[in-house]
Amino acid sequence: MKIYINGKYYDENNATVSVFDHGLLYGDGVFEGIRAYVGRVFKLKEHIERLYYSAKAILLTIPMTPAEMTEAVIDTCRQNNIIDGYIRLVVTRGIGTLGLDPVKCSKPSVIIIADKIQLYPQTVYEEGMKIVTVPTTRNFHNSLNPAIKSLNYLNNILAKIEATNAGAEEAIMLNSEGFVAECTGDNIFIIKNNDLLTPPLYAGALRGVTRLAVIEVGKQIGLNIIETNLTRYDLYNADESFLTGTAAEIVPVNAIDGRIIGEGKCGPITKKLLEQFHILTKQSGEPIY
Ligand code: PXG
Repeated sequence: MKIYINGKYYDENNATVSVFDHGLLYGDGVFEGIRAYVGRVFKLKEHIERLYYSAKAILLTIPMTPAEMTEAVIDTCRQNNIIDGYIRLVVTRGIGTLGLDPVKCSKPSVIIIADKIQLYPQTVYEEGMKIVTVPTTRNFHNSLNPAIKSLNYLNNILAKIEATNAGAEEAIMLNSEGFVAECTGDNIFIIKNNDLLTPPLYAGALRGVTRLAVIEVGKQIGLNIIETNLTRYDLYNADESFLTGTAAEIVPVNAIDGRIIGEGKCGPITKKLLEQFHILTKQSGEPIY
């Protein structure tokens, strides 16, 4: 594997960052997880845009233009002969002193890894996933806004640990008001009658690229899209529920806090959305070659 670091390619064993990089010392940086399907990078523009928004929010100036970043991602895919794959794009604050002041960091580091994708087992897409709400509250927007895809994922990791300890596969995180925010690395949706509902971004959800793609696909198949605050009660009484994320795509949920959702397997509308989503992944994207 060839890994891009600040404009140069390194093989896996030599692809290293300094122990003084504030990405490591403080989780000071931003990232993206992107997918390639059949030789094209899916929703690359949207991911690059979100990366620059995250960077702006933490006052980090990425030392290249979005166009240059786009080209670097495509080139890293070429160097690694990617047809289908997973791309991790990381921008750290760079090397600084042991103090946390980012002003002392000279230059942000840009890292691009293009690897194979670890797919979820097919049974998950048919049977669904069991998920639970967890005690750890999603970051309050005035502390660390969940819209920022930062390198500081401890809030999500604590929630993931709680889900695992409860014997569940994923955690639903509530915000400080008790409304549903999102899962640890995925957005959440429910279906009730002909409505497709998902928490609004201000409830503490990341502006998920898959979330938006699913909203578009949902409109196409005639669903009524509603972004609104959801409580646990709303989840428990949903007809169907699923999670969306770049890695997961659309994963059905079969139980929430022990309440069976719908038939306890992938529901018919979720199945239809997944089919339409798959068409979108195969018919769009930035060509690599
Ligand atoms: N919420 C959070 C907190 C995320 O990190 C999503 C939603 C979904 O967004 P996209 O744009 O991917 O539809 C994410 C992104 C993993 C993993 O290994 C997942 C993400 C990031 C890093 C790792 O599951 N998901």
